[in-house]
Order: sequence, then structure tokens, then C-alpha cells
Amino acid sequence: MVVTVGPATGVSAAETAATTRSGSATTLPEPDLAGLREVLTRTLAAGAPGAMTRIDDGRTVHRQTAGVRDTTSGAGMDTNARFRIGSVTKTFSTVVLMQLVGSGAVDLDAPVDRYLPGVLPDARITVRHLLTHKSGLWDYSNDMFARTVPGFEAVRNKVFGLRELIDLSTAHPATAVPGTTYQYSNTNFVVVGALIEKVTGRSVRQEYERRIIRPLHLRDTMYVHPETTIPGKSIHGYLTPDEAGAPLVDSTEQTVSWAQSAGAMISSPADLDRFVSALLGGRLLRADLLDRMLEMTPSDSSGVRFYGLGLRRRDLSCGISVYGHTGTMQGYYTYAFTTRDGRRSVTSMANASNNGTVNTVLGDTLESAFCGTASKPRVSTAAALPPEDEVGAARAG
Ligand code: REX
Repeated sequence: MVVTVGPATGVSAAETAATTRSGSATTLPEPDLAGLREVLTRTLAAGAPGAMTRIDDGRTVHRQTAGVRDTTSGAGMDTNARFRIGSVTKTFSTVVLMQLVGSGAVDLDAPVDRYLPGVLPDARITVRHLLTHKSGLWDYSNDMFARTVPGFEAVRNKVFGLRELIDLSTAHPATAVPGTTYQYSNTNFVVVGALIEKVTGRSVRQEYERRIIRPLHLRDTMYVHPETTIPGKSIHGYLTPDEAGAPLVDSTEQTVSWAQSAGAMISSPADLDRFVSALLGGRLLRADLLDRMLEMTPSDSSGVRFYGLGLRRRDLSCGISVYGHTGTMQGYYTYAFTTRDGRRSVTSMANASNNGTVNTVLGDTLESAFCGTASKPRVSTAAALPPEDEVGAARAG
């Protein structure tokens, strides 16, 4: 059923409103569940042991799974199981920081040096530059994971201090003059973590818990760094080696200390749907602060991908824009996106990584989930846009 709707009131779950690129209200088509199944099947064909999508319209929830969450036991993929969400963590970190901006504890346009004196090499770098990836700080993970499996094994059980990671970055020259250039860098969100800890006097773990996890009752969301296991029912992650044909490496257990506030959280599809919906629905931040997060810069030359403050925007083929984040963690690809009003949220994940085709195909679940049959494939998958901001994306198969 398709009904054109106006403002949010009195709209049934199946008739979620969306906003087009031009900003006008429009009707969101019903999800294309047959198309979605086909995309998940293609994700497996591209090399992922398992994949899943959870669509939440407020009242209607659609869940689809394919393949396995554990190749040894053969247990099926499960939308109630937990996994590593990688950079979706950046959106959590941003919410904490923006709440601190809201309370006046942090000024978005102040130099980071005001809060963390002497930590960064350039006093022109502001808090906003971190959140928008415009600091010019080198991404230390480029060096770490130049060789995928050896790089992972070298850090898998390591525990880094935040300062130690920042110093790995600042050993390199700046990549750009602060404020001028979008360049995705995990370093930015490690500095955000250090900033949160300095200003609040509490750990990022405590801040995620008190500001987001507890208020939203996110039962599967946690930050357990530096513990290496995922508590409860979990999805095994499988890292694809660079060498063609080499067997997948079970990468489930790791400290994720190399990423921390840039990528170390654990969650589930229901929790991520609830989180992005609450954020865009205005339940985590004041409207003026959410508006700041939505100030977008192109993140590549595609014309359809943008980065705000710890938040991505994707313009889908049917003209609908969705907001959220992607994640790449060894063994896991994640997409968590929602409409501008937060009324339809979609989380997809595949338990593979270092496989660009898996990531690209998984991204097509957003088309099926938000555009329905109105989805217009622009190009064949083989020629589709590569995943954005991947470390070593050029090499990924
Ligand atoms: C590190 C390498 C990936 C992964 C990374 N992840 O930087 C952050 C993230 C936390 O989620 N970023 C992505 C490894 C881009 C995002 O925002 O969506 N790749 C892998 C390699 C390549 O080792 N040599 O694919 O598992």
C-alpha cells in the first residue's frame, strides 16, 4: 500500500514518509523483500559465509538471513546475534561529543589543543575538523593493515593507549591543511575518544553507557575493550586473506584496541535500527545539534555519498536520502541507515571483510529496503561504485 503522507502524525508504519534530495516529503515504497533475498544470496556468492538485513518501520519488522554465523558449527545467521560494528561506533562517539557541545562543555569550533594541549601537531585543528574527517591527520590504520592478515594478527591481542594511536598518526606529515579536505581517518575518532575522556573524566565506555545504551535500552550494545570475546550469542567474523584462494581467517576474537572510539563497539541489528532511528528522530540530540551533524560534504566524486559529523548520507537510486554509517571490522561489514525522520531503519551485515565485492553487494540491501521495487540499478554490480573509505580498497577483491 502506498499513501502519500505529510507530517509525522497519524502515519501508519507501512506508510513511512521520507524526504527526497530536494527536501520535499514523499512516500517511502514498501521494501522489496524478494529483491532483498536476492541481494543477500549474491552477498554469499561473493564470498561471505552469512549475511542479514533487519528493516524496522516502527510497527513492522522484516528480518532476512542467509548463510551461517559460524562455519564450524553450521549455526545459521541470526538477527538476534551480536557482532562487531566497526565504524558505526563513530556515530556513537559523535553523539556523546555533541551532547557535550550541547551542555557547553565542548565548543565545536575550538582548537582541539584547548582540551588536549600538545597532543596534536597543528593548533588549527578544531573539534569539528575531527568529526568531519577534515583534520589532515594521517590514518595510522593504513600502515597497520597494509598486509591484511599479518597486520591483523600483529594487533589482535594488543592493547593500545589512545595517545599511542594518536602518536602513530602524528609521526606522519599532515595529509592536508586542517579544514580544507575530507579524508577519512580513524585517527580523528581516536582523538574524539581522548577528548571525551578528558572533558568528562570518565571512560568512553561509561559515556556510551550513560548517554546512549541505557537511555535507549540497547541490550546487545556494548563496549568491552580490551576484552577479546563477544558476550552472549555472537556471529563469527571471517577475514579474507589478500592471497587469492587462501582460506578465511576466523577473526571474531580481538581486543579491537587499534580502533577503540573509532570502531570497537558490539551491537545487533535491532539495537542499531533503534539507535539510528532515535538519532534522526531527535531523541538523542537537540534539533540544532542534529542539524550540525547533518551538514554534509561529498565523501567521494560519486555525487551520491556524503559525510556530515560522524554520519554518512547516501542518496539512493529512487531519490531518497538515508543517514547512518558503515562499518568495516576484520570479519564484518555493517550498514546502519535510516530515513531523515528516523521512521524506517535498516541494518545489514555480512560476516566477511577485505572483500570489496561483498561490501558493495551488501550495500544494495539499502536499495531493496528503502526504494523497494522502485530501485533503479544504475550499473551492474561488477561496475558498481566501490565501497567508500576502505583501507586498501584498491586491493580488496
Ligand atoms: C581496517 C582494515 C578497516 C580492515 C577500518 N575500519 O579502518 C574502520 C571502519 C573502523 O569501519 N571504516 C569503514 C581490513 C571504512 C567505514 O567507515 O565504513 N582491511 C578488513 C585490510 C586491508 O586489512 N588491507 O577488510 O577487514
